[in-house]
Amino acid sequence: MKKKLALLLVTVMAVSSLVACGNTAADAPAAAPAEEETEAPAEEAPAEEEAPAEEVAPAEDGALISVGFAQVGHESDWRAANTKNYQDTFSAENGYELSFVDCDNDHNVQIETVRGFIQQEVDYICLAPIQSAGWDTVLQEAQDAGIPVLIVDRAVDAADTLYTTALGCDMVFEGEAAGNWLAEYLNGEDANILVIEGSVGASATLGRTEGFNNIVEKNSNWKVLDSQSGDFTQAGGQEVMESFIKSYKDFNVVVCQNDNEAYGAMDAMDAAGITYGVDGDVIIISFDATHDGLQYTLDGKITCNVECNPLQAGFAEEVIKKLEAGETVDKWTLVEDQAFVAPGIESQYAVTMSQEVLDGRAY
Ligand code: GZL
Ligand code: ZN
Repeated sequence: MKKKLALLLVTVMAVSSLVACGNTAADAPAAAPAEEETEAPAEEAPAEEEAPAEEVAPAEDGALISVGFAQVGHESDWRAANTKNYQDTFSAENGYELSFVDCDNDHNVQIETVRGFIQQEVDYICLAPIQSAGWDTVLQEAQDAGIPVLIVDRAVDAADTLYTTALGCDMVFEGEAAGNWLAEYLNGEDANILVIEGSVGASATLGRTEGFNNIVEKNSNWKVLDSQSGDFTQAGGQEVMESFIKSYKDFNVVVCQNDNEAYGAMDAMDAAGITYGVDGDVIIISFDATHDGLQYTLDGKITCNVECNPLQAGFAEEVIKKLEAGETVDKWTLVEDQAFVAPGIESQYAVTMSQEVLDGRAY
């Protein structure tokens, strides 16, 4: 904010005879926390002539670099690990002033949160988009305000000229990894598959669904019986699984697009007396490979778990450090991931779980 303010005031003072001056950070509304009603910031009334500001030191000189982070929400264990990683990385002792907003899975709140960061004149915006669509306008506003935007975790359906860089996992790869492992594991057996999808319109949902279906198409004796959104939550997973159990009797595979949905699905199957896992009737495939998800995989309850590493803040910080140094940055940074399978299963597509593997995990 300091660096941006210096630039803005110098510019404004240069032309202040022509136009009313812009905001100073002091009177820009801070981004409201997600739980409060977020009003679109009122158009700033043209201010009087700004008094010359005191000299503002550049960021290099120890001033904090301000980062606005519009986070998806708090829907899953993965999200909690991702949030903690950003808060630990963009700390004051590391030289940052982090404005963190939990957008509670609400796209409109997230749009207004980004607008709030623009008003606040942060130095950088990190955006983990709840949904891929609907970002062009506000990304253009950020660009017009000269604020670099990093698209993190999930993707936006917008021209890449509208943001500085994007980073995250390859969700299509993750879906294909799950499908390739299933084909290897079934070894020609039929599959009647139920899918509990993630949040509607999220790139994680779209990518995993596309990737898995790429493999379904190659297996003529596989059938996806149904596919419903569990919104990446445990409650959602349980609710969808309960409705599936009412409608379908002959399924032998349940694909949950994150661990929390898998926990809900297991609760529903337990209640219905349906067995799952390496010794059960139903194969559960999950995504995220969080600690608890891998514990269930180690226990043989989840048969395959495809990782999507939530510890991504370091990649975002690397980009910001390069931008601060005036260097160019790549348009895309891939966060690598891998698949894990229950003990006793050997696979060319996945690591076999053991206590040692679980103990070696960072989240
Ligand atoms: C994946 C991330 C997804 C996780 C879910 O990168 O966007 O969102 O898979 C989380 O757990 O809700
Ligand atoms: Zn909430």
